[in-house]
Amino acid sequence: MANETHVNDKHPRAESIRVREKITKGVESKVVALAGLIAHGRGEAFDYIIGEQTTSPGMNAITAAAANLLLAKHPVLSVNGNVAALCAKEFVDLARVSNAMLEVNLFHRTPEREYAIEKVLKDAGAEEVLGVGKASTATIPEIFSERRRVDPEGILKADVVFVPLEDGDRTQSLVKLGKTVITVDLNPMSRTAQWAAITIVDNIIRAMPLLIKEVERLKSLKISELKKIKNDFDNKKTLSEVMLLMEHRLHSLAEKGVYLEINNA
Ligand code: PTJ
Repeated sequence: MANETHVNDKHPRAESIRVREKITKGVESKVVALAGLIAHGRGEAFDYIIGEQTTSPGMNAITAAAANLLLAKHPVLSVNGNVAALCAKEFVDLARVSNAMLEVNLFHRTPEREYAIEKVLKDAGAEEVLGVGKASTATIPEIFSERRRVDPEGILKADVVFVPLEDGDRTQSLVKLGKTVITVDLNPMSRTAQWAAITIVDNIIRAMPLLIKEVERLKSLKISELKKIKNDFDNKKTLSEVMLLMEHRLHSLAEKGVYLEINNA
């Protein structure tokens, strides 16, 4: 597997191609499932629509997520293949600043992938990684994929679970079990986005550094202030705001009839 990138810095979409390379290399090293390629492409399409930048409703959700993580008694960050390939270091940092545990939880579960993802996290500085191998002895009801297997020390007893780039079934089941689910999903219409208590509609690559900073910033607040942020957040309203923002943006682009200023380039 080549480590070098073939992307020329002058390419207008160099950053986007570099991110794609992380995902395709992740497939080669078994970290990313084949379906992860499709998930990434779908995310890219929605990212175009929000203008490839963090929006104001996205930032509000990040603040609410940070407050919920700080208020949690037993927060767990769930890591899948795409997450490990794109932002392992940021997950390790978020776990540290929010006192959360890291758990590998896969839709397309194979022992090979579990250990490959554990290695990526450990290489990024993680001391403990739950959910790997025989550790996943507990079962979440109503999930009909390998995602139902969880670590009794992690997701099973968590009160707040951070599950970005997630499929809908598990989010729904975790919510039904009474857990506060926080997600990152560029598609505000996905079942996960709709079911979660807090949906950050943003690219996980932009959202993670902001979330880490927000946890650090909110740490100095009183519990009552954190609870106010938590209680004031309305996920349905925030998702509506994002969808309206998408509509307005498409509308104004359609009026101009262009996305890129090609003639002025
Ligand atoms: O590693 P595994 O086996 O656990 O499998 C992981 C995937 C991602 C393949 C699995 O969870 C899956 O199939 O997920 P879905 O149902 O495709 O949902 C992924 C969601 O994440 C979609 O709504 C995408 O729009 C969104 N998404 C993809 N890339 C990003 C993203 N959202 C934010 N940032 C991204 N970079």
